[in-house]
Amino acid sequence: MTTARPKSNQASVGAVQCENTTLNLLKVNDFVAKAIRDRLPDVLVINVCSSPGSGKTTLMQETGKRLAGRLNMAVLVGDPKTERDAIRMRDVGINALQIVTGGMCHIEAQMIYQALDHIDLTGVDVLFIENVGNLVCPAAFDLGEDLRVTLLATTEGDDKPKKYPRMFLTSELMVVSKADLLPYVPFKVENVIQDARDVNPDIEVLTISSTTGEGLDEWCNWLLAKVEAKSERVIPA
Ligand SMILES: Nc1nc2c(ncn2[C@@H]2O[C@H](COP(=O)(O)OP(=O)(O)OP(=O)(O)O)[C@@H](O)[C@H]2O)c(=O)[nH]1
Ligand SMILES: [Mg+2]
Repeated sequence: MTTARPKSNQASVGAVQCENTTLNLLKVNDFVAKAIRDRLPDVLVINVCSSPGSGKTTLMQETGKRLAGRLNMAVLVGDPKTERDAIRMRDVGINALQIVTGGMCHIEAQMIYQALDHIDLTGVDVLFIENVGNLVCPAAFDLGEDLRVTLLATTEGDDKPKKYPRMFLTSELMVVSKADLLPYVPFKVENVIQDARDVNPDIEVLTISSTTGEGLDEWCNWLLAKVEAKSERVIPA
């Protein structure tokens, strides 16, 4: 009698030899991510990552308020449970759809691909994906985004880029958030920038506070420039 092996760990035989590693999961994810890019040629897609509570939803809310009438944005937001973040964003007029991951610690490309059937992106300039709060697992999953933005709050400690390097290596922009709390926490912005650039020399950096508004003009200008670059049009002031 043969013992059944899990199919996920089964070596292939025949002409097409697949690698027998868990990386196959990520290869499938990459395949779906490409399908998302093919499906959204005219929409700038930004994958927003961070630890839990670094201020992703608050930044989405502030962005929606500041750029209302100039930029048409939509948000897909992932959380293990509840619709709370989507409700918060809809409360300020943002077209938002919640993806409930059912406990999973990250969003996978197939979740985004399915969600696209349930959100109207007609006329949308930028689609944000608010990832599950986690600096580890989401780093490995391409969601078909054009750009990855990682928030790092001043309350988290300035040692994170070197402890969680893959997230910073794969991000185009690091947003140091909750700058209003800098007087109260042991966090050196220059240290975190140095460590992030040791990991990823090309990473851009912005420092913001959604509470005081510090840095939000710079954030909005960064965003508008990226939308203009993708759409090849100028957004009126
Ligand atoms: N002091 C301060 N608090 C902030 C700032 N931005 C957000 N917060 C607060 O931080 C907490 C978490 O903010 P959220 O926007 O929910 O963070 P999040 O990253 O979306 O959280 P998850 O989706 O659970 O990962 C809330 O109590 C916010 O009011 C900020 O710039 N300064
Ligand atoms: Mg959130």
